[in-house]
Amino acid sequence: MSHIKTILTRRLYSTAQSDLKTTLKAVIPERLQLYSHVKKDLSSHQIGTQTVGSVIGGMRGSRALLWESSSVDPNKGVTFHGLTIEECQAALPKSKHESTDPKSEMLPESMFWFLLTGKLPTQSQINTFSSELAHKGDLPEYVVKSLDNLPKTLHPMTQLSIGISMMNNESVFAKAYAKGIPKTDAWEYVLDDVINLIAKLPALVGKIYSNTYYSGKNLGTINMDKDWSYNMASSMGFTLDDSVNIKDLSKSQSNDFVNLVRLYCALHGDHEGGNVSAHATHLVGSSLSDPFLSYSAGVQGLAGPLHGLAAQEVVRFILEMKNAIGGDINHKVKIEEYLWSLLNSNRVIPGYGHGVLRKADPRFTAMIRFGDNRAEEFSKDDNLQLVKNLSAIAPSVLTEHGKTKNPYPNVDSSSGVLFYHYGLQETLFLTVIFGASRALGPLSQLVWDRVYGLPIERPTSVSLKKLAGL
Ligand code: CMX
Repeated sequence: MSHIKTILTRRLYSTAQSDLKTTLKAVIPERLQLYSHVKKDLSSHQIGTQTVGSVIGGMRGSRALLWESSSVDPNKGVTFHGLTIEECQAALPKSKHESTDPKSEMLPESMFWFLLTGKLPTQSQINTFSSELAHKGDLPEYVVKSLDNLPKTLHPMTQLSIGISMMNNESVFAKAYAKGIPKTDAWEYVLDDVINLIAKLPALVGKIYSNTYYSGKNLGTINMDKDWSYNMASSMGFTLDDSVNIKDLSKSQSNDFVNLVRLYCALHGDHEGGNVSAHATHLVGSSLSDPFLSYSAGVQGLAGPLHGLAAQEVVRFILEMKNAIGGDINHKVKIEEYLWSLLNSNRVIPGYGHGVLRKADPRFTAMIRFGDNRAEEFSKDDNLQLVKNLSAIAPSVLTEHGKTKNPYPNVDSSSGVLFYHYGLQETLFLTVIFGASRALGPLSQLVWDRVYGLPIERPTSVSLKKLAGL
């Protein structure tokens, strides 16, 4: 007993006079030293089935999740049930109104169907499914009222996450679970919730856009005869038929915008399971939280600047750089100098690098192709041109800098300037479109998690001292 008392007095008690922050500050250097030693000298050591490097390195390289809808090859990028982006573009149904138009893009609901079932839907199946989503697209009144009461300064991603999590009030899974259901039936209730959640995203996105930037004005409606992306564009005021057309777009620009939403959302829907938004959804869902709560956690992960928030950062960065280089978008040396000024002040180049990919992201290439297919429309768009020039210059700068494992453009590098071109210039909002899109993959996997009856996720943690063998 007296021995324990001595240890506590000597090693565990804080200095009597110091406050919390000072006490913490005092112990950080010693702990950092230990951390550096473990990272530098012990990374390859095995601990259980992992290496120490994987435990302290964000679980890089550790295969620890079941995910079937898509996979990511470091050099080839994403495939969806084995199909490349181009193959999906060729095979997945488009809007019934534009099914033979070569410039019309695959629908995100077609992608969702494919991700969920592994089967390509027919045009008629998708016509019916688009209509089901539109018919279920209304927001509950209490969600509208609550969103109306949020401060207009609240980041749109926070509003999205609040809106989604509130709708757990609608969850048929949560209600059925409370009454008691056999585990084998859970997936059907989860699927009902997932469809309802996805259906309500266009109206939710539109409501947040309007509340944040247009004083809550009703910008557009959900049209029962139109697809999910059209309705998202419509509820944000970007279409001509059913909305206020706040951006004064021509008919072809409005069609382009709808197709941009379709392509963007289909492509960004899934990127295997280890990214933060997908993993967070899966993790929270593993405790049998309903799909609304699970996906709101995914949205909160997406809101981080190293993940989805990079979409907003890239547009700001492109605009700032254009300004800083005096509009000389083709001046290689000025661009290089600007990049070095960022790197030398310890900032990242937004839109470059990736946790898994080691080549340019094919989703980046697909978005650039979207612009190239509309060459006349984009002929005077300096921002897109600067993004393209940057993709030829930044990789060599980042390689010379020598830190990032992937010096090539990632998914967020090109999409923002395309939206910006059509008038979606509220950069904070770009990640909300990403948030609507990312629902497709993680929520389809959540249904399968319940089909398999996967258990609650519960890895074990370990202290730095233990890793160091102390
Ligand atoms: N600019 C400057 N430095 C970069 C960099 C970039 N674009 N990308 C990576 N690095 C640095 C890292 O900060 C890290 O430095 P430290 O060793 O000092 O910590 C080093 O290079 C090694 O990082 P990495 O292993 O190559 O990359 P990570 O897997 O750790 O991180 C990512 C990946 C995306 C977070 C990182 O590349 C990054 O911060 N990029 C810029 C932000 C961005 O574009 N995010 C969007 C990602 C796509 C998405 O998920 O939505």
